[in-house]
Amino acid sequence: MPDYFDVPAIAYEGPDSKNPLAFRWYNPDEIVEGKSMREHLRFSVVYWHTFRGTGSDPFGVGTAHRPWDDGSDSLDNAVRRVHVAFEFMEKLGAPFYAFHDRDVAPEGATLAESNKNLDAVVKVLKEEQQRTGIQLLWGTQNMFSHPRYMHGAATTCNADVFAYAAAQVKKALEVSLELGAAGHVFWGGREGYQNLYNTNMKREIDNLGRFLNMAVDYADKIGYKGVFYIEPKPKEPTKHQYDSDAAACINFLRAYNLTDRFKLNIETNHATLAGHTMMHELEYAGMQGMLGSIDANTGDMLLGWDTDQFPTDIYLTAQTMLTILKYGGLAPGGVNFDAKVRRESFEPIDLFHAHIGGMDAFARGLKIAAAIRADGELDRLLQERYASWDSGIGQEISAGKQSFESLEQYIMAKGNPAPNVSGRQEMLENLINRYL
Ligand code: XLS
Ligand code: NI
Ligand code: NI
Repeated sequence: MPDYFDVPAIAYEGPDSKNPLAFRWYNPDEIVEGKSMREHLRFSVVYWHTFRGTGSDPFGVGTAHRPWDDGSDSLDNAVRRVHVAFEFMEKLGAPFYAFHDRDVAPEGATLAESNKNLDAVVKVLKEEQQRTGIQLLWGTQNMFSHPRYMHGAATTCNADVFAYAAAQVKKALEVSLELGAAGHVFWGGREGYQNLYNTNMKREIDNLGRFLNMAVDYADKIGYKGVFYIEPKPKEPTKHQYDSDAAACINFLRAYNLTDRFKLNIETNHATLAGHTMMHELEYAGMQGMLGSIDANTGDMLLGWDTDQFPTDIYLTAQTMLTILKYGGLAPGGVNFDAKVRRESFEPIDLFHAHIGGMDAFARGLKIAAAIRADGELDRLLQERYASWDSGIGQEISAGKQSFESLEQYIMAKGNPAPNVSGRQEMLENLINRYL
């Protein structure tokens, strides 16, 4: 097998290294809170951006220079790409990857032909997984690029398209089973609407619930045991996506009896598009027991869409890891770089720089979060803020022993509530800065 990248395996060299092709923070065997960084972070490379991204944007064609890719939609080209991908991931030291069915194999003229192409590539993926030990973090299906899905897949107005989508997911689940995927994602790219005048929202959302229940039934039938994830995103490409944020997704999953089988895959840039922070989305999913995995990237405050940039902001990764540690980690999920190099970063080596930066930023975030937790000061101050709930009237309210009548009596007798204490936001912000 030829070497497609003229790069040695990326090694950990420590914070003082000036080598741009080395890790300065990600030290896979280093133990943090009793687990190795490798086990905490479970890094994953995405096939779609990293091996299929061309650098095109709405204003111009692709710029990416990929010498191994002949630009054709042939099976040969697809198989060669698999070898490129595994060489890249091996050299990077990423233990996981993720793909959509149509990222890895060409779409045929019929579903039968597409399935045949997929089988041919899956065979090579499996061989490469066995050769390298790299595993599939999650599989998924692309039900948003082809024109047939213009009105949606599970939420389309066209029942035949729903049937096509069901058949496509059936096959994708078989592939996830075959490759031992730890999870399977449902990101509803076109499951939403552009205009309510032509939309029967109730029918569409009921159909989505039915569709996902069929997916669960089929997974049970074939013995696929991976976690199912919904990936919230509020818009793009639709004006409104039904899975708009963590809270909306969890409500939907409860309404359609899907909470046993599903968790959430939270993406940073989707959180910010929804008007939330990543920390908010993680906290909301975590407190509901629904935090599954993350798509690690970042948006740009000055650009409105899902720019999918690599995360390098230490505040972001520290907040993310603080919340993830609080809820016991991500496994069997992971930190999946759903991120792409900029259109101007068109050389293959930029793929390494991008991932190294993201992995280092997360390793640093992990260490910062662990230091904050080891110190305990933040936690102590938070507990103190809610101390009124740990005894007396607060404890009784929490235990369900009080009513409006009894509380009226209590406060009438007391006269005035206990005085408030400062929220100390600035002091806490300063405290966090101590660890950075
Ligand atoms: C798009 C999504 C997509 C999912 C997988 O915005 O992030 O890439 O992660 O379908
Ligand atoms: Ni994503
Ligand atoms: Ni996205």
